[in-house]
Amino acid sequence: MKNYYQPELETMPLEQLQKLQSERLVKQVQYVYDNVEFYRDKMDEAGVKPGDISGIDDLHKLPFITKDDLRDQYPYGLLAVPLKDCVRIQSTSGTTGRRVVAFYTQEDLDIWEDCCARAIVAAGGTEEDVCHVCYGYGLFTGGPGLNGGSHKVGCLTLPMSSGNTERQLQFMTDLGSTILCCTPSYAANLGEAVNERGMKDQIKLKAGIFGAEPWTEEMRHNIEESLGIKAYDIYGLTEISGPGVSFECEEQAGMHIQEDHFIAEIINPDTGEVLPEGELGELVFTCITKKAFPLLRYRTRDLCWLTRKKCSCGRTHVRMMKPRGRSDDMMVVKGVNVWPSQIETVLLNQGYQANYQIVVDRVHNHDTIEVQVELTPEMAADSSVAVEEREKKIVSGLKSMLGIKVDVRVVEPKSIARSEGKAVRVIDKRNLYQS
Ligand code: DLL
Repeated sequence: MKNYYQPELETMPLEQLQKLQSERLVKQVQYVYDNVEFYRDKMDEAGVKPGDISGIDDLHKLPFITKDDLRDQYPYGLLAVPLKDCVRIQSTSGTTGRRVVAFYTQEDLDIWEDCCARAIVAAGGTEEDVCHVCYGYGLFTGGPGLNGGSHKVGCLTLPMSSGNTERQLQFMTDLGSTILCCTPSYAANLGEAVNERGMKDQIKLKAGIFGAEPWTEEMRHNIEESLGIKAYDIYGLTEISGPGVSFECEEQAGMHIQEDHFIAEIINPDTGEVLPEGELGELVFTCITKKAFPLLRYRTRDLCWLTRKKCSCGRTHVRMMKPRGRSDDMMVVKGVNVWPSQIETVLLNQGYQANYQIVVDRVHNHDTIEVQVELTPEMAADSSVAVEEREKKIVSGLKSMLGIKVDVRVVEPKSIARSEGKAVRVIDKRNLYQS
């Protein structure tokens, strides 16, 4: 039997699931305390002993761990096994300061790939499928994670990596790719390219597994239309393993968190208080099966909410809603909280594609915010609507969404640089976070 194929773990009644989590947590806390000096010191400082944790109800007693802790402990400070037992590292794409490096034993890799395999199965994947992986390979977890999951499911795996759209399209048509795995922004680019070339009837894609960056329902709709597929969201982060920490099922209504491996909490990002189900707050994860790099109560900075409402797919694992943003990437512009996803919603609702850029600046102590958005080729060809009129309409949509005046510049199709990985949506020239 394949490892990942454990429907009894994905559909377990809640009481049984929580019992399993409690057993795993108790063992894990002792394991981490015994093997990682950093945790031992941190727990001692907080006055918590492993014996104080007798189940998931005691989780809140443990101290949080943050990205700063990870950076401070770089590279080996959080390792819980001898280096000789590790077989892989992956790393975040952090552009400043020290990177975060995550370590994996062979067992950790197996579990991570199982999680990705579950995501592929939830998107309808079987050994009959051709799985086209154009997440980046290398230190980034996207390519290796989905690649491993695809092997486990038994799909024919195309390890394309990102970029080179012509080659992607050629393999996609020649080999009959049926499942596409990449960032949603690259999926949108591919959709655009397919339609420009009039190739839609030559592709056999049926599903896409898109994540690694925030994307809206409007963007999902556009991708589904342009590629003729069902688009599934997948979430994860390097620190916790990579993609597959949670993923959507056919309901496309929130991502099931793999609760036999990860315990999720939502906290108030300012006070650290644990919030009840349904409230928006910061997502925190505790790994209960990882061996090499086992994080307890790791603060993700992602803002979302959870629901245990019954899902028609039969999975009982809690669902997280699409992240609303990050507690650290929310922008305060003219004193107002602005999430890039709100701006995207307005643009896509008005028929634009997700080809836009937000430029924030501060001039004479006043914030300025400008949204540059590309016309679609159809809009560019339609001379009946003046550009000024289009800009006015977006300004008004943004005003009612955000409550502030945003400058808008509509630009020619293809004039904003395309991304092959995560899109750079925001250019904040204010450098508010520089120390
Ligand atoms: O992006 C892992 C991944 C690869 C997930 C491929 C899904 C698919 P990192 O580079 O460490 O890992 O970035 C993690 O990206 O904390 C979120 O802020 C964001 N993120 C990841 N998936 C989603 C998603 C990978 N589906 C950070 N929706 C996370 C919104 C996401 N944001």
